[in-house]
Amino acid sequence: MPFSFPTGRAPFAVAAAACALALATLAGCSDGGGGGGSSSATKSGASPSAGGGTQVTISNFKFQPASLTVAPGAKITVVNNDTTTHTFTADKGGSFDTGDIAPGKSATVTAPSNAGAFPFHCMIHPFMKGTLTVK
Ligand SMILES: [Cu+2]
Repeated sequence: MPFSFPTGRAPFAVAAAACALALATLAGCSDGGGGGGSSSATKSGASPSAGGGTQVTISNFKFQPASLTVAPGAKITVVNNDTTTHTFTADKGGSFDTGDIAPGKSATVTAPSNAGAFPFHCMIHPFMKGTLTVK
């Protein structure tokens, strides 16, 4: 059974060119165009739950979990899995506030250093509520 390439080397050349183009595009993206957004995403992705880190996910206009307990000063990473912007904001005292988290992005805040219960909400959707317990 003879084995032969159908049309010589043309398909290979096209594939190679496409590959080189893709590589160049990727390199260009990660080097220049990324900016603050991509670097912060990389940073927060590096330590999702290692070292006792806590993660809160926002999905379907809900904090998950809505009630969580962390140690004083713990890092809390808030991941927005919705298609709209949310915040993770302490009800009072400005104890913590992620500011706007764009869809698909995440932000990290530091838990208060004093024990207590810290209700939080989303500034954009006040019906989104939860409680952070520090102890
Ligand atoms: Cu919201």
